[in-house]
Amino acid sequence: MEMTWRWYGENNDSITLDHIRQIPGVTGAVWSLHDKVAGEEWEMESIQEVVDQITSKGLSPAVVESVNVHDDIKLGLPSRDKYIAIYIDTIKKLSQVGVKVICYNFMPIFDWTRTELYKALPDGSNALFYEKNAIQHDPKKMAQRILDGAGDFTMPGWEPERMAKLDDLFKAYEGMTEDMLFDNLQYFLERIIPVCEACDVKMAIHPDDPPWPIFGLPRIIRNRDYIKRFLELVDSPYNGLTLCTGSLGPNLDNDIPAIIREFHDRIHFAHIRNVKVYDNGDFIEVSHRGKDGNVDVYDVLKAYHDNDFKGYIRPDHGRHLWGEEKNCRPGYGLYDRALGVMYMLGVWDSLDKRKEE
Ligand SMILES: [Mn+2]
Repeated sequence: MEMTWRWYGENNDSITLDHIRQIPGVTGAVWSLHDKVAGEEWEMESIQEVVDQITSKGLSPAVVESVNVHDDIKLGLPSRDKYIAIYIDTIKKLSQVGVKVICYNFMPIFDWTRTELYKALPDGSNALFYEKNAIQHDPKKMAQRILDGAGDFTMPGWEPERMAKLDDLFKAYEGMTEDMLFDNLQYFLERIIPVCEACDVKMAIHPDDPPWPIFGLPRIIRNRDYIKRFLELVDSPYNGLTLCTGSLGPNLDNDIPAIIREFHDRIHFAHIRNVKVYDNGDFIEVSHRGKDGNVDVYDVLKAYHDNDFKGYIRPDHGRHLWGEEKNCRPGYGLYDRALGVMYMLGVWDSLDKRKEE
């Protein structure tokens, strides 16, 4: 396993590479070109610049999160071929600078969705929160809440220019079914995976967050059966998963350790975070410690360890601690994620020791 850390880039993250390299056990910075919208070309010069920044600090640039997929591909429009060609071009360029895994998602219109970015927890920290009843009818209101809460930071998947076109996007997705979305995903995968095989870059789809349909939009990467169907669309190790415990976790029917044990050879990137799910279906992000929420992080790590997991792991969202919400990206503060790294490495090291005994 390789422990990594998501980094939003210079002047785009309150956390620097110098911070990251001091967190014990972290060997890689998970990066992206965050000024690129879906469907835009990635120039080699811009790629190289970020890779050089990361490698100059002794960190690995092997994981990119994300290269976003244009809505025309998800919608299956004739223009998708143009955007797939651009996507392929990006895969090839990334392979030339040592990238091994590309994280992406196939969620229509909205990326991860929350109703509050700084919900107070009893201990005085705060975290991303999802109120189930608030996500019913008014996507614009929700989008505005996210944009307001993010302050000066851009939010991947929530770019203001995309959100300004919400009416058009909803119209375009009208009548879209799960089967149609699967078909469009298959069309995309059948064209990119042979390229990935040729240049040794593994694709790793991120589950839908939360793992259920919202605003009448289908969401298809959300439980064991849908993951199985996804993996069979193109049965290649290069067609794989970013297994995110925080995305699958809000549905308590998802047995995440069992999913890891079944599909571990197709998991290339593990996002680990804990969520506390309330009786009414609301949920909030909590510390990585298993006892603090509904994701048993020990069992998750044991499932990876038992299967000799060689992929990349990163702590996913954390709480905002000690006042850091004033200047960090929502969910991406320094302290709780660093504590999460240490918890996970503590578990991992003890599993290593027990194996030796
Ligand atoms: Mn995640």
